[in-house]
Amino acid sequence: MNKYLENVLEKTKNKNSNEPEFIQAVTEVLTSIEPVIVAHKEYEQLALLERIIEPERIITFRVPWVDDNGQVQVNRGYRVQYSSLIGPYKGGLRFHPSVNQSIMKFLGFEQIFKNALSGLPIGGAKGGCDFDPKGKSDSEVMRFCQSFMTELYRHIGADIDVPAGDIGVGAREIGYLFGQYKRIKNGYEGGVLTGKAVSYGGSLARTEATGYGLIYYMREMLKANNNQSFNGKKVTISGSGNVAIYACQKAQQYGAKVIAMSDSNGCIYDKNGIDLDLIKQIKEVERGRIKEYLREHKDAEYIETIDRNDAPIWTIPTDIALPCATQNELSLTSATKLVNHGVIAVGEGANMPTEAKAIEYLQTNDVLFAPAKAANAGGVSTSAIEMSQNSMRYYYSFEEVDKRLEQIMINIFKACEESAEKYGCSGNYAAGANIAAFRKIAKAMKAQGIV
Ligand code: NDP
Ligand code: 2IT
Repeated sequence: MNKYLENVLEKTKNKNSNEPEFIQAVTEVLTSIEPVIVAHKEYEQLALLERIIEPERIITFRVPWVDDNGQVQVNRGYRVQYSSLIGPYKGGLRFHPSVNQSIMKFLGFEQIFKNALSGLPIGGAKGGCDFDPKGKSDSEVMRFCQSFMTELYRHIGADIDVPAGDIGVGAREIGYLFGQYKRIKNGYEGGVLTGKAVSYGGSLARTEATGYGLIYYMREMLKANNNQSFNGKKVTISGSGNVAIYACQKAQQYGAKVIAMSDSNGCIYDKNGIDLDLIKQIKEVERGRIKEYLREHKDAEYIETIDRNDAPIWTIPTDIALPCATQNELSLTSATKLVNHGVIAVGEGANMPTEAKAIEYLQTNDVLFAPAKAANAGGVSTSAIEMSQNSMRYYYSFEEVDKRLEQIMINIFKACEESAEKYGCSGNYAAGANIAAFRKIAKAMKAQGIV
């Protein structure tokens, strides 16, 4: 490996030794941009990599709230304002008990590259809290969101930092967060948050965008490789949240047979094809567990997750696997099983869902691999379209937004494909995505001086 890259990687590991997910994300990028670093000797003197890796600002804060029993609870909130190079800090908020600084930083770091790939003027950020929305009443979630925003509001703004949803943060949470922001600021600033409901300034198609975008990207990748398509293919999709549901919807529209979905407890396997209306009823309306699918489909199978390193959904034979739940949910063990069963493509709807060794294994076994930074960029891209509608005080139709989203995903796939080819790793879209994004970021950094 190039000496400069090696030194930076070593320093990053030493400085952040207690942040494994962050180190994983940085390592993945650094090991794939070597040809660009070699071609630009000046980057070392400019400490370009060191500056990209160090967040501009990390904010952590106390979030006290009162539960339904009158008990005071305290959580830890975060906002990592990673890079404002290309636009206002931009990225989602995650509410999940596993949230910690390592996870916030890995997500924020990847967001810089993803947002650069989108071609839109947005910087990189991530935030969230170790709050667990599961089993909480609506009023508990509201009080929590109000407390979270009572601190966060001073750090965000339509031209400063624009949060959105992620795991555990959907339309309900964005609504409570927006209401509190508006109350504190005494003014309607629509562009301060995205993922708003359409009734008060949200964008049509934002709900569908990440899942649809993933399928548009996969469609392009399949087409570019022996003119393949979704039609008639078996698809398995982990998770059953926002990304998974709309990936399923679009894949079904393209004639695929989605045979399995999951949640953190287990997966359902329905040979006849997933009944997506029922999944939506269970997950979006009842906020229930996926196991309840069996109440209407007695012939479907439920397999409980016992070992996360060998998640049952990846043991089911499939043509296309779409991890759409969480980080490191597709292990080397799982990748081996997918390959043994003849998988042709894996597409990351979630952020960093595939372990590093699993990616390598898939690629060396000629499985087409669509990396998260590129494949799930449709969500944040549509957030940027929401921001521009808010600035114009205007609404595009669903078809207009969907058309823009589709074109963005086509452009992102082309950028990954061309960069991979140009830098000698043809067909490696993960490397292509990192290179294309890095080149854009590096150019902007050079132009803006030492900041
Ligand atoms: P949701 O909260 O809507 O859904 C998350 C889903 O993943 C749920 O089904 C959840 O199951 C499952 N899940 C979460 N943690 C685990 C785990 N440890 N093991 C197994 N399953 C798990 O989130 P989203 O759909 O919005 O996000 C999913 C992924 O996509 C995340 O990685 C997110 O960062 C990424 N992403 C999201 C975007 C968006 O626009 N929303 C954009 C780009 C990426 P359970 O209910 O049991 O917890
Ligand atoms: O990971 C992601 O790209 C998101 N959660 C969406 C971020 C956004 O600002 O829409």
